[in-house]
Amino acid sequence: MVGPRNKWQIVADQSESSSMLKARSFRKYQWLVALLGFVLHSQVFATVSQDDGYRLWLNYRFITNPTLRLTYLEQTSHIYVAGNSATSDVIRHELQLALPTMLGLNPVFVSQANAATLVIETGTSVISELGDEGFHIVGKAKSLRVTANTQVALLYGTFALLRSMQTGQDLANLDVREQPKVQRRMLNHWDDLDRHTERGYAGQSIFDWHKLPVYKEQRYINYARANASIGINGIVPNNVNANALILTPSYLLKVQALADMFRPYGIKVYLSIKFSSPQQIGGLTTSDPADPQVQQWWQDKAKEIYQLIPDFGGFLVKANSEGQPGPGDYGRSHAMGANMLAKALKPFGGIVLWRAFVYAPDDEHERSLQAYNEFAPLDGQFADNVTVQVKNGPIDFQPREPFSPLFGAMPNTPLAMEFQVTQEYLGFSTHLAYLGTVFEEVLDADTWVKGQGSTVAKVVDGSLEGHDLSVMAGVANIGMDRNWTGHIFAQANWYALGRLAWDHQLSAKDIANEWVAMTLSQTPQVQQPIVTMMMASREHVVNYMTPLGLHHLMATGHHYGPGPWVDNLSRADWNPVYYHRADTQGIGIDRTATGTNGVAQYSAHWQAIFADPAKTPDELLLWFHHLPWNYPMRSGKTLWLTLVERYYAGVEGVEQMQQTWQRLAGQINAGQHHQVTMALAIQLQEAKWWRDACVLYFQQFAKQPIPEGLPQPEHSLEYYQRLAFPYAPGQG
Ligand code: BDP
Repeated sequence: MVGPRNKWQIVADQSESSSMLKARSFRKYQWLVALLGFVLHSQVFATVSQDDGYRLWLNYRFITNPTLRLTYLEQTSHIYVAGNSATSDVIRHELQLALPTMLGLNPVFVSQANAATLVIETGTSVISELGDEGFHIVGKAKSLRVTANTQVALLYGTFALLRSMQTGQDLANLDVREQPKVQRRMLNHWDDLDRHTERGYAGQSIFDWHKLPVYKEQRYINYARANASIGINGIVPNNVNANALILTPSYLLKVQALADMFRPYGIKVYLSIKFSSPQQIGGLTTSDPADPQVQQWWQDKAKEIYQLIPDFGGFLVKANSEGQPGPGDYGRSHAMGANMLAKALKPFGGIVLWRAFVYAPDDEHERSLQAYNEFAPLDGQFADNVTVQVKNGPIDFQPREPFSPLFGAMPNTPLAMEFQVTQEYLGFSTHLAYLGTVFEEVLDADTWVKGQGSTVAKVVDGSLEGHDLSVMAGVANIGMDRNWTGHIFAQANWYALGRLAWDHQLSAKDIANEWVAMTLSQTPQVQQPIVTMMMASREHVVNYMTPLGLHHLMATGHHYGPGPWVDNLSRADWNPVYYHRADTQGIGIDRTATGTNGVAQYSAHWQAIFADPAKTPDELLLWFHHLPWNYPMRSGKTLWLTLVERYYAGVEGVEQMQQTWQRLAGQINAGQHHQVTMALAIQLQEAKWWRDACVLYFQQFAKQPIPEGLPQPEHSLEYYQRLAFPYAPGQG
């Protein structure tokens, strides 16, 4: 057999006899090691200077601190990786890739644990507290040991070890046990079968369905490596607005090829399905979940899938939402539809991820109420292999929303978290917006449904109600762009999603620190301003787009740029005017008892706060209240003035980011630096566009001036209203 495993085997065999000798003489030749390191560093640096972002946070920069490097060198000079599986090959391969570039010397792979300094092996007996995915790392002055119960967990441990080196941790005194808090940590791709990506801003889809199953791009492997390095263990490669073709035999072979490539990395494949598949590809006359033939069709389909992909994850379903078919077409509930699919998957261990993102065209209720209204009454009716997947907020991935009131409202149903990593509403792939802070804000939000401390994170990880099934998913921001995500900093959002799904107790700031150290710079003086910039970045976007709880002001269809004036769409709740309700009296939507009564969907604790403008946090003020333009804010300033100031502060924030970034020129790889510089220039232009268009628009109603001293808008409101972008990317 030709393959990497043989190659490593050869390395180990050749080196075996002299390995102990080498270990002994290692210290003696430290100076040589350091010199070699320097030479290699220069070579590596020559390559790194071309850094275009392709290697993500796995670029394994040379470790410049000589003390750390020498310690790591000693600890990893002789490596034993137990096992003979595809995953143990992956572990060896990753170490082979990482260590020479980071440390300047090739490690020696040995075939016996007692000849190694770094030992990676499954324990002789099961270490129960580590489960299937947890690992234990012990570091001493001259040795390292990674233990776990499974090979995939060893891979996670290996990546954790490499991350510790990339972030310059002291490994000589280490005893770390980690286990993921959420069981299924997923990416949902909204990729179509023709490589278009809905809400994708990083080029074509990475899934080349036309060439699969035969043509297996290296990119798939690098994608799997990146995901495994942050603990992502499930992917849905196709759009929730699904194409029924995905379940036809020829496409299932393509899915099988992906699943086979991803399996060694611990990644399971799931599929988005079209509820009307029995009719569209099965030749049936109905897709009614109560019809025995329909039920049989799904059971047969599940069997067919599992014959090809024994560890297939399950189905993700968007039903009766935005024109998608579903059980409602036959007068059946979401629970009936979900349970029919769950029954088909159950014998094979698969699950159903049933999305709660529904709002019906004929529902009279205000849009933010609808997911709750539809799903909360179904609590307790779902099969045990169903999870209801809920978007983080009650509407739709806006720059800021309160947490969805469904979290906490369905105690008998496992609820999956759906975040949007792709920046549909936060500036596509040209705006720097670190979403770690968004994820953290939502996960840390306290629902108060079972008293203080009933956080959204505890609902999602299942601990609040004792559910085993737990899921955190992010709508992917990945495409064929050389840097994967269209913006170097958008990589951090992919990274943060994985890290927080693994451990929601990590702070967004620590994650940003890690990512910067691994991706951009090892120097604390460089890291610090970048992290500060990242931590503030999302708030800038909120400020120049939708401050003070405003939402859904984006232009029609593509959602690119401002469109607060849009009032001509067929459904009332597609129009921005429906959400901001600005008139000469004031601005904001009244979601208290005198209005749509959205507050009633929250626990008593939050009702008392959200029902009262004086208690509602400024950040959510206009989400819950319609207030007069001269409403006095806590600061003593009027609402109008505060709104204007926020819009201007957003633009100033981008200017500050630009200045910070400029100061770092020469201290960050030129390739990376240049990309971000260009993106920041676009962001600044667009932030001003957002600010000026929105302030001019709202000014018509407020009838108050933009305070003196602030730059006046460059163009008239009519100018902004006339702008059209028929080819803006990512449209649905
Ligand atoms: C909206 C997107 C649309 C998606 C939908 C969904 O604009 O493209 O299909 O969410 O989540 O935000 O299903």
